[in-house]
Order: sequence, then structure tokens, then C-alpha cells
Amino acid sequence: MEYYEFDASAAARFADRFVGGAVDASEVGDGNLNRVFRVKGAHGSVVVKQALPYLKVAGADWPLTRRRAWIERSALETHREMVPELLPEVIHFDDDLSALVLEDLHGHQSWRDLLIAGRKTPGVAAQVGRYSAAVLLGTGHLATGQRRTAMRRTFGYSDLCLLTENLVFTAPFTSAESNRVEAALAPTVAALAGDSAMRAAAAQLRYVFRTRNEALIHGDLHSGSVLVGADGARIIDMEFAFFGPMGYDIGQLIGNLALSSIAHASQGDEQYARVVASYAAEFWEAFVEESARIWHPGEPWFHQFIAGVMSDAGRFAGLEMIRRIVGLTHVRDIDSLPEKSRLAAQLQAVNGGRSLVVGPPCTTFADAWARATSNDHLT
Ligand code: SR1
Ligand code: MG
Repeated sequence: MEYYEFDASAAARFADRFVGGAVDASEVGDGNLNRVFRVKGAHGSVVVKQALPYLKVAGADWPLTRRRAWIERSALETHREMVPELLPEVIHFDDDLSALVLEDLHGHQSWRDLLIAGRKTPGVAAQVGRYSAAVLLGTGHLATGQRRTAMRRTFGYSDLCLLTENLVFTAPFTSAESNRVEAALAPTVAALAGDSAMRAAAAQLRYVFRTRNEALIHGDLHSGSVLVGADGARIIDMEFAFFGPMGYDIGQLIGNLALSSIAHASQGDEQYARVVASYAAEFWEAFVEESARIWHPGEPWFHQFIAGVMSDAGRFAGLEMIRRIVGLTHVRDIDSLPEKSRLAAQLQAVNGGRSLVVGPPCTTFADAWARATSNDHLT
């Protein structure tokens, strides 16, 4: 069938047979890229997710491949082989329409929203850490050579990876037109653009992102890609998945938790800032524990492996923090703050991010977190 953009009634027709006859459909997503609908019927409800041929947040002038729907379906199914309980089920996929029918995680809320609201989310960080270890090691060096070769071929460097290159590694350091930045931060942005150490480090990390084919990574593992319900966490939104460096996923999650912690501290809520810090530590500890549990018994270099992931993750976390302040796509954790605390939090995030990117490599989680959230040397 020829591609067309769904509205709610088209989504209802598309999912009709999976809900025993659709009786209600409404758009539920407010993401940057796709259209997402909930369709209800006699037999329950499903989610319909359709890729648009452009970047929704930027408009039709910024084309973006619909192939991302296929990547999402395939990566979801691959990761579900390792941890089916932590990812939604794919009920149906239509390549022509670039549309998926997914299990409805009704009642689940975005982890980012819960963190912004200062809600406790016990166990979630550890589940995300366990997910990361299972899928990164399971598609990485624990997979057989043949399987890895096949996956590397399947999940090559996509247009979505090019988007990440641009938005994370390049635009924030080159005064790109797509950047969105508050007027008060203009000197900070100018300083970044003139910071040769920073630009060289970002370019080097872009090279690592492009060339280090370690595992099938999620590729966009921030707190908005985690849904939380009474039955725990689910990882969603896998269209950025590709064979890349493991530390990218780990660093992106840590960077987003650092932004959350900074946001709460900037409003004087040190107590909840520490709760978020404990979640970041739980995420990392669960990643290490699960990695140790599934590690190949014959391979003795576990500690070096973990140290390498931490060192990469620290760098990527720093870039993530900076791009969420001066790049195109910000985070509500910071943007929703009142002006005074928002500006303080933005400066703190850029300084923390810079210290992770150009400082010495992080050797421990505690070191990475302390640098990410430090409020020393604010300018
Ligand atoms: C414009 S799309 C931008 C961002 O949204 C996604 O969630 C990714 O983080 C991407 O960089
Ligand atoms: Mg996303």
C-alpha cells in the first residue's frame, strides 16, 4: 500500500483487527520524530507508531528517512531476545506505511516526567542497567561471530546516526542555525565555539561513535525512552539503534540523570537531587553486576572492559549534557525551571559536561558523577 500520513481514524483502521474492532483512537505522542496513537477496541488497546518522512519537531523542511520504523521494529525484536520483559511487544509491522502496532503500555509514564515531578521510582534504574548489560553484551562480544556479522550488516550506520552526529557532536560547537539557546547563554555558546580543546574532543568522539562497532546499542537511551508502570520499566523508541559504542547508551542515560539532578538542586531540592544521584549509581551498579553475571567465563579482562565503558560513558555523558542546553533538542527537566534557577542549571550543566569531555578520562562512576554535577567554577 502506498504511504500516507495517518490521522486518528486512519490509525484506527490500521489497527482494527488487533483490538477486535476499533471504537476509539487518539494521538498520544508528543515526541520529536513520529506520530503515535492509542487505538481502543473490544479486545483491549494497542499503540500505533508511524514514522513521518521528516523530522516532526523541525517540520517538513528537514527530511528524515522512514526506514527508521523498520530499524525500530528489528532492533526491538533483537533486544527482546535477551530481555523480553523489559521491552514492548511488536504486534504488527507494515514497511510500506512505516507503521508499527505495539503493545499498549497503558498506565506507564515517562521516567523523565516522573523525575521532573520528584516522584520516587524504586527499581527502575536497576532494570535499565540490567537491560543495558543484557543487550550490549548479548549483541556484542557474547554473541557468536556469525550472529554479530549478520547484526552488523542489518543495523548499519543509518540516517538517524547522521542526525545524532549533527545534533550531539557537531552543531552545539559550531554555532549551527538549528541550535536553540537562551540569550543569556550567548557568551557560553561563543566560548564553546572558540574552545579548540572542546571541538577536538567532540570531533574525536564523533569518530568513535562512527567507527566503534561494538554492539547493537539503543542509540537514544535518555530518561524519556524509559516508561515506568506498576510492573516496572520498559525501554522504548529504538529507531536510533545501530552497531556502535556501548558507552554511548550508558553515557546518555547518566548525562540525562545528571541534568535531572542539577535541575532539582538548582531549585534547592538537594534531597531529591541525591535521590536522582542514587538512581544513576544504581543504574551503573546494575550494569556492572549483570555484565559480571553473563560474562564469558574464559575471558579474564572484565575489569578492564568495565573501565573502558566508564571512560567512554563519561565523555558521551558530557556531550549529551551540553547538547541538551545549547543544541536543538532540550530537556524539560531544565527548560521548565523558573528563569533564575534555569540559567544557573544551564551553566552548571555546560560546565559539568565540558569537564567530562575535556578532563581526564573518568575511572569510576563516582568520579563521573561528581564532575557532571559539580557547581564549582561557574562562570
Ligand atoms: C530532532 S530529534 C532530536 C532528538 O530526539 C531524539 O529523542 C534524539 O535524542 C534526537 O537527538
Ligand atoms: Mg526518542
